[in-house]
Amino acid sequence: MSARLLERARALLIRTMTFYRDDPRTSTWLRGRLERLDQPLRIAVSGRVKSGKSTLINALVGEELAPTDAEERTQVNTFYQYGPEPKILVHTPHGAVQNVPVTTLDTATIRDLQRWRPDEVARLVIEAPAPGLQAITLIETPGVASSAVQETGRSALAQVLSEADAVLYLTRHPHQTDIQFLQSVHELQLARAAPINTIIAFSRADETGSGGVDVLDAAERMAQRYRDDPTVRSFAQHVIPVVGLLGQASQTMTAEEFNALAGLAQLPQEILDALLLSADRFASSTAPEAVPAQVRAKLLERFGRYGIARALMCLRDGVADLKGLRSALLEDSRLNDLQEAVFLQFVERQDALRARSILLAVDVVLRGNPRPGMQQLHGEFEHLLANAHEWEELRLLSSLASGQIRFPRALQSEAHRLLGAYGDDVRSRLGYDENALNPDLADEAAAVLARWREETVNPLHDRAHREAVRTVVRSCERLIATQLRG
Ligand SMILES: Nc1nc2c(ncn2[C@@H]2O[C@H](COP(=O)(O)OP(=O)(O)O)[C@@H](O)[C@H]2O)c(=O)[nH]1
Ligand SMILES: [Mg+2]
Repeated sequence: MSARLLERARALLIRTMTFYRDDPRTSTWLRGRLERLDQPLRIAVSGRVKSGKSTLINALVGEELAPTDAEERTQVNTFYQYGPEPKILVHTPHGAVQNVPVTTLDTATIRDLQRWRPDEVARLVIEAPAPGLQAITLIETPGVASSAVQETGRSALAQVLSEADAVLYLTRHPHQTDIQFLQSVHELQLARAAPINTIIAFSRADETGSGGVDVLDAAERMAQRYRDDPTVRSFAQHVIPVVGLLGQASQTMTAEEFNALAGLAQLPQEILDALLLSADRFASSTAPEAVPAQVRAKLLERFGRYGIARALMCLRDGVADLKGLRSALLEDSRLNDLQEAVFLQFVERQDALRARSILLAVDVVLRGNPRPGMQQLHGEFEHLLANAHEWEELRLLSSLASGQIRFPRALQSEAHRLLGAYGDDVRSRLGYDENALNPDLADEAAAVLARWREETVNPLHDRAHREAVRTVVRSCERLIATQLRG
């Protein structure tokens, strides 16, 4: 389904390129878009300053590449992408590319380069031989400013949209600014037709409320409230709490850090409890001398209070080595959940996301350089967009996956299947495997359609669920239409 969508989008892109072949700037730009189809999917990591973007990027990559705690005025988009050797490329606004000679990637060098103004440096590209970057390229966008949401928001937004196939948006609290930003992304016609590319990460979730060992439960409840909000639901497919700091620390934990934590875990419970009462006490109290204050302060910076509390709990519960502690803390950071969502939502659906990006690019060109004779291209663009049922199916599948839409169990799994989750062809959608002998597909499709039509008037469904039912009904109608044609 989405493969066909991608082929059609690609064909439209090539026709548009041919149509503008006498305009080198436009056709070169479009060619770049075509070449991107052979490169990893691009995911923008966006959100306000200090929402934890750099930390989360490091957690996702599994290495410390991105400088954390950057200054507010950082305006440079930074690309983290796969390369066989460490490499830093500086792109100027005029299209020149400079290679900064490096043998290793250190965050201080990258931080210095990020201090340049956007009229001096348009983009930084950091290439690293990190396995985590083989399927995706991560783009850290400048922080969406709270005060200047109109302008900064808009220019950051323009960047995000032109550079990325999908967006991972970080927010510490469901804030008005964030909603405004996400809504303005959503205002574009295409974004509305295909709202399939946004995941919201509830970042720094360990700082929710009082910050005890169970703080993630509170964060999860908050995320659920956010998921239930119809405005949020209209543009984001997932809302996931995550502790980027702990994700980063668990993956880069050293043997010394492990030993220091293990040393602390051996202290009597009452001393530990007193130590963990506040961050301040933990980092500066003179006792215990076995683990000196400066070591504790460093641990606190790296793991956060939640991370330390969880680590000590694991160690006291019998986790005995570095590897075991790593995986327990990774679990506690919820990075795995986020990674899974990124995989299911973005990597697995990359054909649809890439098709969407191509349509955006064609739209930009047709709008920006109108010329006689382009009606046909425009017609094809509109046609691809209006065939939005494919987008709708993807969107509903995400809502089913994230729990935003929940049917009774039997309907739920049938909806999945009919929407193409287990295979796009008619047989898979109707639930016949290849061993089924001549099933009467037309009959079965008609029966399923009749059942789902009944659901459209089920008074137990709220509006969102009725809409979802209508999408499944349309999928059934299409199955029947395919049978008639076949
Ligand atoms: N407690 C806690 N602190 C975090 C977390 N993620 C980031 N931070 C801290 O927040 C500050 C800003 O993080 P950074 O990743 O640079 O944010 P950015 O400006 O969005 O790139 C740094 O001091 C991080 O250590 C987290 O999950 N938990
Ligand atoms: Mg940053």
